[in-house]
Amino acid sequence: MTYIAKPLLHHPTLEKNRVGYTRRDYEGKISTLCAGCGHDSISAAIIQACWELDIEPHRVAKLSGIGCSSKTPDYFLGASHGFNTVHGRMPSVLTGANLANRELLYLGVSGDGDSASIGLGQFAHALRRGVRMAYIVENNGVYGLTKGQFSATADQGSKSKKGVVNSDSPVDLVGLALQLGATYVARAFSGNKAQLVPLIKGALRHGGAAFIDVVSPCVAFNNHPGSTKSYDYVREHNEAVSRIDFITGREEITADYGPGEAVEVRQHDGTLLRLRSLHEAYDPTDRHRAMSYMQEHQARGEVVTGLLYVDPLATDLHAALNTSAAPLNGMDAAQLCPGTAALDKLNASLR
Ligand SMILES: Cc1ncc(C[n+]2csc(CCOP(=O)(O)OP(=O)(O)O)c2C)c(N)n1
Ligand code: SF4
Ligand SMILES: [Mg+2]
Repeated sequence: MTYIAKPLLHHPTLEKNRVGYTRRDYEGKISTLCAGCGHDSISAAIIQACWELDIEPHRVAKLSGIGCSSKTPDYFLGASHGFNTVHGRMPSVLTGANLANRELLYLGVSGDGDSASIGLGQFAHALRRGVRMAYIVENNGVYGLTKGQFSATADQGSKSKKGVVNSDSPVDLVGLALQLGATYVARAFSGNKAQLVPLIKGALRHGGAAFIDVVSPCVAFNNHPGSTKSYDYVREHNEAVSRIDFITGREEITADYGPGEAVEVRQHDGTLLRLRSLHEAYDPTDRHRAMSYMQEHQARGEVVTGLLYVDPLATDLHAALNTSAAPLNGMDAAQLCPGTAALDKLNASLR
């Protein structure tokens, strides 16, 4: 992987967060993506979200697959754990890592090719099982890294840079995530940092499987008229369901909305998601309504963004499997391998 290291020195007066880090401490190497690529804006939003959440970088594990999008974890959180896996296989590696150590925060970064084409099965099962993670797809409708072929999320009827019309039906990752049981589902646009940062913060503090589909234009291969993933198209067709504020327990809750104007959702860790509805009666806790709302609006060519669904009391795979709370790397050999008698007892209990 090509990269250029950033100089470590920074200005001594840079603002620090509560755990003593500046924003620079959440950066990675210098990006080698094309200038203007939406993916770089998402990296910047991840840096901002982690800094604002006072996350210690060594508490994060960032995992990705293959693609321009999957290269980006090299460009943020340089002091975190990282694993650039195989094409489409990030979700299963993340699931394994999460089961071995639930004390880290898991951030999965993928592309529309990585998650909707080769990795579709992996995507589906990680969400279905409720793996606790923030899973971000940087969705540009093409395989950017391999020179711009349509991906499975390209809209039917949209045009390639050379004018070829896509005849296939698209895979809608948000619709799938809702149907599969993800407990935090959002769509965002890389060009709207004000919306994206709180959505990432909410996902990182969510208690189950959180998924964010971020439309992220590829300036090299999919930013022309006829594309539905270009900057111009998304700006013109963006329909935000709500404006979101993310509030941690210690922040003062100021009432800047009138009664009935905002829906407040408190997640199980005490953080508060305050959603100011921009569409009448949109209820982000109603999964079925969210699914039909998305379908109705997508049929009109709109790109619906915002927090589409959240189950504030979501639990995760560890709760379902009743696994050990202690990370496996903290156990000694006798705990990890308790011997034949313990195995016989376990086998007997399953007969
Ligand atoms: C098993 C395998 N098949 C195919 C490839 C070739 N390949 C590399 S990246 C990629 C698609 C990437 O598209 P996406 O996930 O949308 O990322 P983007 O570059 O658009 O951000 C493909 C097909 C590969 N690396 N490995
Ligand atoms: S080819 Fe597209 S996706 Fe890849 S870095 Fe360039 S603009 Fe971004
Ligand atoms: Mg792509």
